Amino acid sequence: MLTLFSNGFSPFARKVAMALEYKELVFETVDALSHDQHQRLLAVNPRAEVPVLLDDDICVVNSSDILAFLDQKYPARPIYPAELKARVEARALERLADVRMDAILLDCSIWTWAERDDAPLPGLKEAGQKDLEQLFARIEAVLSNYSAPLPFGHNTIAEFALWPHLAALRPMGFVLDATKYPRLTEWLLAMRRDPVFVADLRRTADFMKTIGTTSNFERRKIFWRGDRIEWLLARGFHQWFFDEIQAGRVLWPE
Ligand SMILES: N[C@@H](CCC(=O)N[C@@H](CS)C(=O)NCC(=O)O)C(=O)O
Repeated sequence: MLTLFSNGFSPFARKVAMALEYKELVFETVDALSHDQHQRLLAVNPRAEVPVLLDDDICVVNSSDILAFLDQKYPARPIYPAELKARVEARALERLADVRMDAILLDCSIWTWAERDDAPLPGLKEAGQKDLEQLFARIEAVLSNYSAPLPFGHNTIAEFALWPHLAALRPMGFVLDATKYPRLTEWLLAMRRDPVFVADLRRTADFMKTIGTTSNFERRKIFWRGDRIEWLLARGFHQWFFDEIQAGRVLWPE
């Protein structure tokens, strides 16, 4: 029996749900960031973060560990490339999505979902676009060594990790210039056509409609952790962040 502690808004939980679906595994979902499930989440992850996967008596925390576990326990429809160099490069792309892209997009998205009465931080989005360009260029360079449109020939950890972020670019007002990054654009278009990714987009859109009405996760205080703080501080937004701490609007992992 597989249970995914999830949240409709979390790119990491979406990444795991898509991998489970791609592998055609049956699983049940717990909306674990809703206030009424908090104690249940703490029991499986003291940091109170999603995603967490329970597979009978095995509990796996952290999206990349969950994907690695899934490929070991359920090797049919693999999500790691077979060849060693490609495995390393797919893992590097997954890490780039999880660590760098997530930090930029989450920090810039705050004003779209949190309960706030201030305007978006001046200069934040511009800093985001500038740093995203570097990431796009890095991905484009990796893709030039592989054939199109799916570099590894099938969906992998790289697609599942990147998709929630790449799909958010346009709605958030960021630009992915197809003339500068043709291979990345083509890759994204291939993901857009895939039923697993289409289903994710539909689920996410449905969840977004519940924000502020039926969904019940913390929106006044923001949960902060490493990479997301690092990006803010590295781009000079430290004063805003310290003001947030002083105003009591910050939640920390335990
Ligand atoms: N490194 C973790 C990151 C997970 C993470 O950041 N989860 C966020 C949601 S995207 C979370 O659960 N935050 C707790 C909260 O918002 O209350 C992973 O890859 O699973």
